[in-house]
Amino acid sequence: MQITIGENTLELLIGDITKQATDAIVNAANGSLMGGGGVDGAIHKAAGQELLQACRRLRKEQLNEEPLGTGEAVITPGFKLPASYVIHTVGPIWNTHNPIQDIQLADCYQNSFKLAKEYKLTSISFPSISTGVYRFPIERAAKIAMRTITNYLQTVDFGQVRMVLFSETDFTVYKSALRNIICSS
Ligand code: AR6
Repeated sequence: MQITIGENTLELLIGDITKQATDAIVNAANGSLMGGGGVDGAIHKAAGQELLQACRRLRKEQLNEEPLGTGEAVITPGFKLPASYVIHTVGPIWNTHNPIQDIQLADCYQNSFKLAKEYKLTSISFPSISTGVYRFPIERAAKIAMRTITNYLQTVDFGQVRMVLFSETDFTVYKSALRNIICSS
């Protein structure tokens, strides 16, 4: 599914984010930036050891060895990936006692765009942040992701955005969230 928003395109597809040749791909990382399972593990594996070294340097030089905060984003080269850059962001861990988790999830998308713009990138691929190990309900996450991305593309000339879903079920959820937004606007 592909739609046009102003000068921008938003595409939803089923696929592997490590194969996307967009300027940047976004990693659903954890605060340590030291890799993990899920999409994070797949990205580190495909990018090679240099990515881990770059993340270590970044922790030291930009974060003063502190973990990256939830909703924040940082950027590294893509090394062996087809994408030139990896934008690492930390989604919220689903917790009904956290009143700001929706905002934190929206921040992941917004701060990724902010970095991409700063680096003058014109194409980006996102995974479904927080809906795996972090257990954020996918219907809710999809609404937030699609709302945040479409709002951004309505106000900024960015270029091409791909939402890369890892299963047909996830794809259907995101497609329906996007359709609802289009129908209600
Ligand atoms: N391409 C696209 N999507 C993928 C891929 C892939 N290659 N692999 C998995 N997904 P998760 P989170 C989907 O758990 O919930 C890590 O250990 C997956 O099906 O990767 O934000 C980190 O280090 C799901 O829909 O990320 C953190 O500790 C989505 O990516 C923690 O998991 C996100 O699932 C982050 O958890």
